[in-house]
This record gives sequence, structure tokens and C-alpha cells, in this order.
Amino acid sequence: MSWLDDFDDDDEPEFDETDVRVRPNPKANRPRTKRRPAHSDARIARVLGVDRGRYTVLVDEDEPDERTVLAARARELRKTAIVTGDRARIVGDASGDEGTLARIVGLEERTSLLRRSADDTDQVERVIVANADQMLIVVAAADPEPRPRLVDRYLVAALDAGIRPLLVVTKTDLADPAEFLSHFDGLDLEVFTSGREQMPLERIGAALVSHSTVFVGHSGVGKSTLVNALVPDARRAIGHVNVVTGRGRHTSSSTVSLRYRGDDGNGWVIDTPGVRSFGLGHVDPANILRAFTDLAEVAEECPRGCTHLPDAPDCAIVEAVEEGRLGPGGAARLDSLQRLLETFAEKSQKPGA
Ligand SMILES: Nc1nc2c(ncn2[C@@H]2O[C@H](COP(=O)(O)OP(=O)(O)O)[C@@H](O)[C@H]2O)c(=O)[nH]1
Ligand SMILES: [Mg+2]
Repeated sequence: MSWLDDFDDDDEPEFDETDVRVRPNPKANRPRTKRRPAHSDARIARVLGVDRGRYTVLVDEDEPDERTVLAARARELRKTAIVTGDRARIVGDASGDEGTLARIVGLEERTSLLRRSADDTDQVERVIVANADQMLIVVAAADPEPRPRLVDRYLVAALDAGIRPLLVVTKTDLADPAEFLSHFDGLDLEVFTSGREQMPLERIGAALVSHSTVFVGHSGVGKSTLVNALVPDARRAIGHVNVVTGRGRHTSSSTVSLRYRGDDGNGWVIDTPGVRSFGLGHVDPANILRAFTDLAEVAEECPRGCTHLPDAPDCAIVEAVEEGRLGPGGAARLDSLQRLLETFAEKSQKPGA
């Protein structure tokens, strides 16, 4: 027995004991609770990334001796998902020296949580990112073709998690995004367009300052290309087409936090691999409506429990649009709202969702 017993390695790779300093434990027969300190000496560290059961955490953030430290999670956290963005309580060797391993003994309460849904093939809900306050939805104007419905799902997930959505359309050198963008006319949504040789790095950068922004979107849309341009030392792998197989290979397979350093301040950028879907099972429709500022105001006149869908009786928004009271864009905004509400409704009717 040694202090290594406190690590959970059940679902993790072989642990090479030569990697760490192992000291014999003369009190191996004492009850576990006694051997485990109360962790009052724990310090808070930001989880930057996870790789095969090992966490890279940032210790003494913004202090002169800020450093990254490798950590494993304590056995008592076996059932706890620890993800990029988490604020972890760590104990043990936090020097960051080669061959050392700190131990995560707890997590600070999360301010937000982005989950990937259980989908048709995967019933397990997975946590992607903790504590993000912005979501940059990345879609390509072409290659792959943009799908408004997919963006709807991201939007609903963001709005429900209390995360502010932003949208960037990449590859505008390949196609005009205007038609696609018209789907989001009604939303209070900051939109960027980006193309080869003309990435709006200053505008996107300004939006990143003082925020923790998770980049989401299908594999191949250009997330890592953007991250590399915004964070010069990021070196995120860019997808390329394998000349032998002809198939696309998108090599950024893990989620990592990277620091954005701008002229006006810093922020955190979280690059994710292609995330296909988010859990929409517990979405509150009021959170969706809230993103449509003008429609939300009109909705106060709606009957109780109004769905705001096309068949809703006496819906004040539907009536206002029909009477032209919401201006020329009113119909488009109502359409966007209804699409998002329907996305939510379909999801929540799915058994087990
Ligand atoms: N034409 C064009 N290609 C782009 C643009 N942005 C990224 N790409 C290409 O799209 C492919 C996928 O990019 P990547 O950043 O790996 O996408 P990710 O999977 O979302 O991280 C790469 O071949 C990039 O060079 C763009 O604005 N225009
Ligand atoms: Mg990538």
C-alpha cells in the first residue's frame, strides 16, 4: 500500500510507478479516513486539458510563478467528471517538476456546464466544458455545408446553460453566407464572417477578453485554424486530407483551454473536437425566448403557458407579427424563435431525454 492507492486508475492507463516518488507507508493498516487529510491545504487550479486520465492544471494563475502541473484524480472522485475549465482543488506536489503528480481532491462549484447529449448511439451524457460563459459557434459557409438546424441546437444549449452565443461563419472565400445567416436574423447574436486571408481576428479577439469562450462546431469547419490565429503558440492540429486514403483527418481530438492575450486583456479559448450534439432534455423554453429581446416583451401579453408556436391560440407574438407591429424583420424573428422552440420540443419528447 502506498499513497498511490488514493488515485483512481480503474479506467486509466497503466501507471508507471517509476514516474513518481513512491515512499513506503509504515501505517498501511490504518483506516483510510485517517490517512486522508482534510485537504485544508488544497489549492485551486484551472483544468486546462485531460489526456488519458491525467489532467494538466494551471496553478498560481496570473502570479509570477504560474505553472502547469500534471495531476490525477483522487479515488473518491472516481464517479465525478472533471473537464476542461473546471476549478480543481489539488493537493500534493504542485511544483510542476518533471516526474511529479499532484492529486485532485475536489471541484469548485461550476458556474456553467456544457453537456453533450446522449444521442441515438450513445446513451451516456458527457460533460464537455465547465465554467464557460461564451460559446463561439463555428460554421463554414461551405465544405462542410452549413445547416441552420445544427446551429439551432447549439444556440438552444448555450441559451439554456446561460452561456452567451456568438456565431462565426468561416470559409466565406468559398461561398456567400448571406442566405444561411438570414435564419438568425431575429436573434440577439453577434455574428462574424471569416475567410482565408481575411479572418476578423481583432473583432473576435475583442469579444474574447475577460471571457471563457468555448469554440464548437463540426469537425472541419475551421475551429483550430481560428484558434491558432488567435493564440499564436496554440499549435492546434489542423485537419487535412490524407493523400493516401483521401479521407479527411481532423486531428484535434481533445478539448483544451488556451489563453488568449489581447492588447486590451486576456481571455480563455477552449478548442473542442467536433461536437455533434448537446443535451437539450432539460431546456427551459423561457431561456430561449429571453434571447429575442423584443419578442420576449410582447410575449408578456400571451396567455399563460403559451407555446408561441404557429398553432398557439391567441399568441401575442404571432398576432403582433401578423399586424406588422414588429417591423419588416418581425416574421423572420418569429420564425427563428419558433424553430428553436421546436428544436427544444422535439428533444424533450424523446424518451429518456
Ligand atoms: N477555404 C478556406 N479553408 C479554411 C478556412 N478555415 C479553415 N479552412 C480549412 O478547413 C480545414 C479544417 O480546418 P480546421 O481548423 O482543422 O477545422 P476544425 O476541425 O473545425 O478544427 C483545413 O484544411 C483548413 O485549412 C477558410 O476560411 N477558408
Ligand atoms: Mg480542430
